Amino acid sequence: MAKKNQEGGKKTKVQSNAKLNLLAADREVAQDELMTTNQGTKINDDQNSLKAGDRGPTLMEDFIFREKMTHFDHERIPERIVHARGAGAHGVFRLNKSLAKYTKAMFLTQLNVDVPVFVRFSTVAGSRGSSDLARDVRGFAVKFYTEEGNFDLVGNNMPVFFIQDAMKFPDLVHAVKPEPNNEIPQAASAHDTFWDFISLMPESAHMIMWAMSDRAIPRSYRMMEGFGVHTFRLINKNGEAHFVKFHWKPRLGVHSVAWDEAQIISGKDPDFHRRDLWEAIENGQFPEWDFGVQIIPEKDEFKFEFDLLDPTKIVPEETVPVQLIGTLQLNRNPDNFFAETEQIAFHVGNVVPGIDFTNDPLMQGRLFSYTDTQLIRLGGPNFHELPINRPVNVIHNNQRDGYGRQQINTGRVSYHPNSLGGGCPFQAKMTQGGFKSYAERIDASKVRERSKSFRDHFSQARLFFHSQSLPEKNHLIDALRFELGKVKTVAVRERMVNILQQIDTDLAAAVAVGLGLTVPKKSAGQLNHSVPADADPRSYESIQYEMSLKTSAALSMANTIKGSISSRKIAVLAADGVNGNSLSALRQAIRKAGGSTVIIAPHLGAIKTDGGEAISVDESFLTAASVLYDAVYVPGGTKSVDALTQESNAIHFLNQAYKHCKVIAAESDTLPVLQQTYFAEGLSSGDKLKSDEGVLLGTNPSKLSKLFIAAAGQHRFWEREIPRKVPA
Ligand code: HDD
Repeated sequence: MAKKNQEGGKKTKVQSNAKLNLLAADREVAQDELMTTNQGTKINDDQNSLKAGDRGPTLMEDFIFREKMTHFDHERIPERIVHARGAGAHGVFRLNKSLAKYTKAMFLTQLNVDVPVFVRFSTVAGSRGSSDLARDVRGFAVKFYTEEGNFDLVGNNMPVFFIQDAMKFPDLVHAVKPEPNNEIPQAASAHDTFWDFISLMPESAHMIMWAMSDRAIPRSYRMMEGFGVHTFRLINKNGEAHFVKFHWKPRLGVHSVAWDEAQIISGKDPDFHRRDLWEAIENGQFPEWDFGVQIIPEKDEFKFEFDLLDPTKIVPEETVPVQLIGTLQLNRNPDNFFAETEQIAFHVGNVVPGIDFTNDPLMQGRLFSYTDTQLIRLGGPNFHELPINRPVNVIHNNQRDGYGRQQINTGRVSYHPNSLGGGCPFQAKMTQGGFKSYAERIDASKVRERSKSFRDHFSQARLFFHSQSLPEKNHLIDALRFELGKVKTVAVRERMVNILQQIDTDLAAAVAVGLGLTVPKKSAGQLNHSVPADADPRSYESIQYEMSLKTSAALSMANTIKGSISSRKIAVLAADGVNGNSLSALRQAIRKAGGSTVIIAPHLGAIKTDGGEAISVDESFLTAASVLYDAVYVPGGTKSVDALTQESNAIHFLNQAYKHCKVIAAESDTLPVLQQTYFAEGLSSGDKLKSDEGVLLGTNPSKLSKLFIAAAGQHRFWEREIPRKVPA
């Protein structure tokens, strides 16, 4: 079906409206309908159970009550063992550069086709009801509903993983989950069992650098990168293979909050990321990512200083550039969280012709685990029939029956080969799009071994640490001090310092100081600590490389996209008597720049400007908190300034925004308010704030609002923390 693309005027092939509007047939929209039981009997009274007399016992025969209660009693399904807490949205993927040279997958070769997708973001360790702002890896799972079947890219916001072999996954997850005796702590890695395991797993060193960096506390799902992590294969029409790494690059840049802020948000709004995604889509500010690939010819497999099959390694972007080939846009919120976000079932093994696996031992194990987990979580083998999991192309095979079967297969033939059914369904030849696995040659002995090429655990951890800006390094050190500070077993802390020492001596020393430990001398390639008696010593001796690449700009968020306040939330602190002219000019300027303003005042309802205009208040100082906003503006107005000076929560708001390195702008007549803060204490009129370019004081409101918008586009002024004078 062809449709005119209204923006570009180009012809855009759309898979079909019904397909783009996934689930359309399954959506129930109640419109003047009468209430019925699940059997279709109309219900006359949904308020009272059937009783023997109005004060008598409830009767067993009340089938309406029993049906309602039974359904309710069975409403919960097991939450995901990992990634239980998440939020999702519908959208489209559109290719703008064909990869036909490398793959036959239609969705990677056909330009300007809108492929429907559903994306689910998640944290890993916490339960379904835990906070969005836990320090954790974020899941970034994308289901592409392509014409050739579903392709799931089940990735994370970090490009590497903790372990190299799926055999260790249950151990990793047991270690990070709440400790089993008392189920403490929830959604946190800062406890003994996690670090005990990590301190005995040198292969996790690189991932630990990522997990302790600010990547683990994103500002928004919309501001995260995504990675397929493993090396996959692309297969073209001639059957030739290339290795590939998949990337998602957010158009809004990669941004994070401060750790102190994350912890406060967890209390003030544990749904912060979920709400942010929902609101952005409702407001029409559709989140977008570029889709990128790093392509490596098969002949180059052994050209790198690391093994392409090792999931604890990246392929640096300086070594193999990321080619941007398409865009992902999320543009529709789910209608029903359970039916869509909860019941979606991803699987690394959902691939289409043109994409294939590699022998990465983590990936190989995942190929088993995902179907297995859906069987228990979704209660049987027919979870692919749930509307959110159905492919958009029609499926035919001889699978039958099982719990919750939806499809009504007709006829008596459910086997192949058959003659009674005319041979249907037929096997698809390759020319008809049949999937044929890449015929990788394997000639090997059956062994429980890990390749020696997987034994360099520290060089990329070092590359990551050395690529960070100074504030990022400080945050990483603070995170390690925090996490290990919560570990009660001193031997575990000591082992971790030993691991860190293999990465970077200054890093180890800085963490050790915070833990009151001394750093032992480094011995090349050998960890200084004792290992479990039954351990395989090969896991503890690392082949130490010095990567030829010393730093990689792509690894630091300091180099991300900045300059826009699009979809950012700006807090405006005001009270009765606020300067109406400057407030309305500010709001207009922020709206024009794509941001939104939230008026925060001593009380809800409305405030009156100095000109008498009523302005409705969005939040009071009690319902709002500085951590929920990106930047703060204080407009002038004598009476408003007087009121804010008396409002200790307003002063706290500004102090906290300063501590979290946010942009603060205040009109010059608000000086009495600023004088109450710790960062502008003692300031007198005419003084310039000696702080940084993120704190602005101005006499000319229109000039000030311009400077404010430009500064807020920088996101944060992390350098503010460097003198380490910002109180904890
Ligand atoms: Fe996994 C869920 C990502 C390793 C086993 N995983 C899950 C989700 C994401 C990832 C994003 C949530 C999907 C959703 O939103 O429903 N997992 C990863 C990445 C890994 C990884 C990027 C390493 C590169 N996972 C991994 C291993 C195993 C699993 C090694 C087991 C061998 N993962 C699971 C699982 C989950 C899961 C237990 C839980 C719920 C689900 O699958 O559907 O099967």
